[in-house]
Amino acid sequence: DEKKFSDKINIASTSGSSRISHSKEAIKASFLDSLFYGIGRVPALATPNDRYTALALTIRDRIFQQFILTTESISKQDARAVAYLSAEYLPGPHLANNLLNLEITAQTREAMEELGIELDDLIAIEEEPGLGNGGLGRLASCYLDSLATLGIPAIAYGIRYEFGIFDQVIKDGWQVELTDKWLHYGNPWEVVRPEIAYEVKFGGRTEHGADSNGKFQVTWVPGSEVKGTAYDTPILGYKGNGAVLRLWRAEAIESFDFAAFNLGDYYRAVEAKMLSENITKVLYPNDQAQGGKELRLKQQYFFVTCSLQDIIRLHLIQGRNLERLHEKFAIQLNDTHPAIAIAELMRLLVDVHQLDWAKAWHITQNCFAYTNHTLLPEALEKWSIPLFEKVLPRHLEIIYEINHRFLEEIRHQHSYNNAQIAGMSIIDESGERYIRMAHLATIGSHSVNGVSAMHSELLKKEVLHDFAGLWPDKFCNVTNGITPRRFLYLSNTPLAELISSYIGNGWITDLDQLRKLEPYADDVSFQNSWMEIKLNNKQHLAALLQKQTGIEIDPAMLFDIQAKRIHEYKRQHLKVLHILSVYLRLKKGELINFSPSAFIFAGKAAPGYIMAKLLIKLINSVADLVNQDTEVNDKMKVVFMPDFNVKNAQNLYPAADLSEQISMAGMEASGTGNMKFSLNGALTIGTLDGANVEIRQEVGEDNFFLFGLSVEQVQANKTAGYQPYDIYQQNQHLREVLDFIVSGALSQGDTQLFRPLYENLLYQDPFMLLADYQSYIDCQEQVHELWREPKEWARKSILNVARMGKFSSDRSIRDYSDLIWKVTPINKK
Ligand code: OAK
Repeated sequence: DEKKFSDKINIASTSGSSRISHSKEAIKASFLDSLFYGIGRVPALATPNDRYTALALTIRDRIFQQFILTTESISKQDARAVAYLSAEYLPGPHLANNLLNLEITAQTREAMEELGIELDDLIAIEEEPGLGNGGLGRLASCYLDSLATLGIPAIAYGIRYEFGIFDQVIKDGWQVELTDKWLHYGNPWEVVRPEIAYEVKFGGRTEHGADSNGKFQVTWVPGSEVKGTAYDTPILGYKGNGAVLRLWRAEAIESFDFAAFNLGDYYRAVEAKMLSENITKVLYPNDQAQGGKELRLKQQYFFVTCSLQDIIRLHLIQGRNLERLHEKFAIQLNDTHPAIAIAELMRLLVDVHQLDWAKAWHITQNCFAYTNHTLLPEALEKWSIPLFEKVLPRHLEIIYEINHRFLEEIRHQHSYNNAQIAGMSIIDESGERYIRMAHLATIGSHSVNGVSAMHSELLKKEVLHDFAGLWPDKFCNVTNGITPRRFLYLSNTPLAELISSYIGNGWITDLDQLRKLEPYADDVSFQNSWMEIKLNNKQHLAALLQKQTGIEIDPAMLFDIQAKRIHEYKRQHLKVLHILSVYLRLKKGELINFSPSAFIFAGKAAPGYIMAKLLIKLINSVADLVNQDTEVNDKMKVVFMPDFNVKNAQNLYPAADLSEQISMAGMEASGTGNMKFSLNGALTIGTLDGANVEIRQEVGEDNFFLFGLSVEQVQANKTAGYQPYDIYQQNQHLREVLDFIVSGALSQGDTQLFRPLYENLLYQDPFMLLADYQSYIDCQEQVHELWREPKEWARKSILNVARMGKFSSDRSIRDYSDLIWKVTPINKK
């Protein structure tokens, strides 16, 4: 029967069907079908969410059609594929992006119009999957977009968190976290695959001994087991190919524990189910700091073993030999969150598939590559041995074995001494014993990369110094990139269309073509159109901010924006010092030339990060003071946009005049917001940190506002014994600004509220705000000088965009493909 079915239904006949065509009429018909047959509604009774869902299903059908074609060519060509392992993804809303990639926005808009529906209303309804914290998760989604667009066979594996990153609201100036309900109204973009499910063991013990054939064998007798089920979201590339985002959800092996059930212990029977599902319940909301939580380790192992079991299944169903796994799969570790994969693949190959250790190690090392995304010490993952042993007893043995063999090698073949060996060991034995996941990832991979030129250098110089000495060829750099589809074409369509009308639309998949804009940088009529679009975008943002916060800002003001996670190293408080400095000088009647500015912030703070939450309160307190002070508020406004996520971000980047990238040099691995702002025509004020260095190189020194200490100067300052208090004493204006924070003027007379922040800056200042303060203030003066020359500003804005080609995620993915994965696009073979 099955044979008959597959003979009858083939792709050609599906794609030939009139319903699946891309015409307006077909979209309309499919929409009504989806509404009626998919969700059982007639148009008259459909809610807005019904209409959104019906349209999403209509579009999903068309994506699947593309997909089946891609999948066919992959299997025909027996191509090497990429498996991207990441604990976080931030895809952003799907609907508008999928319409753009299918190139059917116009006819869909018309089809909806004819039904009396506004397409933008449906787009606005969509809740984005907030399955990540920030840069690392969004990068994974940009990379998936580029993998799909370039036609590189790829599966991205992750966790289907039921509750993603919290929704942020601001109450009385403070951040309040609300649970994220992205699945509340269902998720039309995903398809559950109940038959793609794997068992996952935890805890228990191991047994070592001979099997029935006398072969030495280790058996893991688990303490508990759960099942991981695949949920697939098709990710469409621009104009064609696709990739899949496969997220795992934890479920109980049996819905009921029958033993307990039969004893009449109904509660215990259901409890087991509940506990199993806990594993994928919620995303940890910490950006770059982890607490050694047992559930977090379980999440990591859970999604890693499901993904590896799936990779092995895909390999074996093609009739291939397991010993050639590394020839068919390149597995990328997005930071160390999935690094347990190295021990797990060894376990699967040795314990389950009975390969010998050496063969298994060869396969493992040749499969994996590791990307590091931070140098922050508190973000380098380590697991205490007792905790690790409790959850993954067999993996601890495997890690000991990997470590033993590695240490033997460096001791005997490379004559390393004991101190070096202790420093490189996977086990940190300097106090309580820990497993260093970055060491495991480095030893078990054939490639280690950082995410900007500077970060990759610092990685070799500091965190992984001895490994870089041992294996210089293992280390490389792949500078981050962003997708120009979502972050220019989709979020700033008027600018994209203006660009295309001058240079054609080749830039959408070949961002270097933006260079063709350079000749128009001085063209007055082009400049005017350019700045008119910016003004419209600012009007749009101003309206949104007014709706969200009640604060009114004049679109003619200079929009100066800092949008990113709140973290001391990113120095949102340096921006606050500048704002207060402007405020105090305006109050004194100084700064007569100051151009009216709107200072806009956005970003979430980790719920347990007290200082970051105090920073949000400080920003909002400054906003309250400034916005209500009629002496200054026609010259300056301060706004904190709540709930920074991909959807809100898409409204910020197109409206920015000035992009704040002001981290202390050496702290920001790359940054990607810096690229998004610049690609939308903002000028950057920034330090020589992360990818800022390369952005400045590309756009030209004259088109970038540089300030602050270099990494070398930061280090020299530290060595010399940095004394922020001296700077406080020497700089009278800075002293006034800092003292103002604890004067009570920002806090209804409360002089204690911001004291922790103030004292931290005066006596510790780990991120050297005080050292960079004057340089930052002076640099802002230059910004304002240029703002007074609108033509010059426009020219530099155009040149910024024209020179952003390097920062396309297509370029990053090509770098990964050539340097690390050795994969080629399917259709170009
Ligand atoms: C999050 C958790 C652990 C380790 C790193 C991160 C993270 O988000 N790092 C960020 O990654 C981005 C993508 O590479 C970079 O652009 C940011 O600079 C970096 O902080």
